[in-house]
Formats: sequence, C-alpha cells, structure tokens
Amino acid sequence: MLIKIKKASDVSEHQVTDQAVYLNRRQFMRNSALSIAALSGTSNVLAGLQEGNLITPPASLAPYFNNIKETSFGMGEKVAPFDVATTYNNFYEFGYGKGDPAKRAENFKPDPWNITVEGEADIVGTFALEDIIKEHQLEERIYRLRCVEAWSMVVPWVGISLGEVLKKFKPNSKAKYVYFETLYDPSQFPGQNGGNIKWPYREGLRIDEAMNDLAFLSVGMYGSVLPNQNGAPIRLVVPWKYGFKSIKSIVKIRFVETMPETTWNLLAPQEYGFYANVNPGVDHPRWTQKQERRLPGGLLFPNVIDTQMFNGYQEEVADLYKGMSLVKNY
Ligand SMILES: Nc1nc2c(c(=O)[nH]1)N[C@H]1C(S)=C(S)[C@@H](COP(=O)(O)O)O[C@H]1N2
Ligand SMILES: [Mo]
Repeated sequence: MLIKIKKASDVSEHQVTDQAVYLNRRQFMRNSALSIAALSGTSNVLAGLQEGNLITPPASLAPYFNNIKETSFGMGEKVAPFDVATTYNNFYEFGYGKGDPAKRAENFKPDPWNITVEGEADIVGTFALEDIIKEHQLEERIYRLRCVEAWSMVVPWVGISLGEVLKKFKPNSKAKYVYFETLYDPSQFPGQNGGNIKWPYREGLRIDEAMNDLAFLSVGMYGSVLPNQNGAPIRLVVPWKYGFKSIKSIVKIRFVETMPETTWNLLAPQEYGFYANVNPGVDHPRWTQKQERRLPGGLLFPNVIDTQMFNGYQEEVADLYKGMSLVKNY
C-alpha cells in the first residue's frame, strides 16, 4: 500500500471538496462527451463543462491523452470550474482584457507546432511537439496558480516534468539558465501589432529551478489538450512563482550562461523581478501581496484567502534560495 505523507503544500481539511466528483469527471472526459452532458448540473465542479467545451487532441497526440498518469499533486484541492479557467485569462497577445483571449483565440493554429532548442546543450535543433512528448507519459498535476495581480485559481494540468524534458537535450556546464519564447506571429496574435511589450513574450528560469520536480511543461488541462487561450499547444507552469513566469505557446527553448531578459522585468524592473517567487512578505509597489482572491468568486463573495510563501510549495523549493535575499531578489 502506498502511504502518502502529508506535505505542507497539501491542502488543509477545510479546503477539501469532493475529490470523487473531480475523479468522476476526469473519468468520463476520457469516455464520451455525451456522458458529460448527462452529468452536468450534478455539482458545481461539473457546472462549467458542456459538450462544446471538449477539445479533441490532434491525431498525433491522441494516444498520449488516452494514457494520462494520475498523481497525488494537489489531491483534495478544489479545482476551478473549466469555464472560469478558460474565460478569465492573461494572454496579452490576444488583448489586455481578461475575456479577450477566450474571444479572440478561436482561430489560433496550435497544430502542427515546432519547438527550436538552442544554446548550451549537446542536442539542439527543431522538433515537432510530438517529438518532445514521446518517450514520456503524460501526467496530471493539480496546481495552484497565483497571479501577481493577486487572484488565483486551481488548475488540473496535463503535461511532463520540465526537468525530464530538458535533460534529454543534454545541457552543458555553461547552461546556467534556460530561456523561453512565445510564438511571434502578429497575423495570429493581434496584440503583437503594438503595445509596450517587446514581442515575443519571453521568460526564463535558473537551471536548478527548471530542474526542480515541480516545474512543469503543460500540454493540456482538464484531461484534454490546452484551449488556445490557455497557451496551446505547450506552456510552462511554475506553481511557486507568479503566473507571468508560466509562459504560453512556447516555440523556443535556449540554454544560456547569463540571466536572460524576461518580458515583465523589461517592462517594469522595479515592479517585476526575474525570480518572481510568490511572497506575501514582499508587496508589489502598488498593492499588497499578503492576500489573494481565489477564483471563482464575485463582488459579494470575493473569496479572499491569505497568500502563502512560495504559494504553499516551500517544502519543495525553499532550498533553491538558501542564503539569498528574497527581498532584493523579488
Ligand atoms: N505568452 C504569454 N504567456 C503568458 C502571459 C501572456 O500575456 N503571454 N500571461 C501570463 C500571466 S500574467 C498569467 S497569470 C498566466 C495566466 O495563465 P491562464 O490564462 O492559463 O490562467 O499566463 C502567463 N503566461
Ligand atoms: Mo499574471
């Protein structure tokens, strides 16, 4: 028998909802859309799911989505309804409004998709998305996502450990950081035709952060592929850092020796650091980071909760920052 030892990042009793409901839903997402329609309305977790929400994986990826490994990450966590996670988004390539990505991403083409790997590694080149996935079993991880704007939600991601993917390219000893870039294509991303952002969107991690077990390359959510507005077909998920580190629609991975440029740090370095670890002890210059609005919630029930250090993942990641000032390195 597998004995699970409770970690501090596991949720406490009062946050636990009916995990069976979610597991149930997960089961029939893999069966038929019809059964989803039949069951919707039986619980608030199911409420957001309708037949039309289901996206079928492209044929090249379908076999991987038929065999998703369940994990204990986020067990018992109250997952956001699908419609919340897919209509309240930040994806400035599609506009600045929270509803813009869902409205404007419909015709985005995530398939076929290539990723170029370059820099300080033995194996470099351009790879089809399927080449990145194959030899790995997709797994599901339920993680909290905490945006720097002080809202958060819980999302059941599907993907692969980032470190396991990166190791395949055999980074060399000069690979101190890893840099990521979003697709640059103003014909598909209307937001890239202007604004203050130096496109494409760019992000980065220190190599030991990237190799931490929690760092995740997501290719799906809620049991299927990523909706376009959530960063199809492949995005980063770094749950102990503010959401802006979790770069969407990645086309480039570069191993580098020095700290790379990152989008929000370029825009406002006094407000957004390279590290961007969730930290209730370091306020944003214009608002507090001590609390957050856990979605869903509304004006009457804003559902405000305390923000936790490293978003509650301190046990897994605190060692990465031993001896470092997290006030200076915000
Ligand atoms: N390319 C790109 N990636 C991005 C963003 C963006 O605007 N462009 N927004 C970031 C921010 S601020 C957050 S909070 C998360 C939101 O992810 P979600 O819309 O899937 O919840 O994506 C991040 N990744
Ligand atoms: Mo964000």
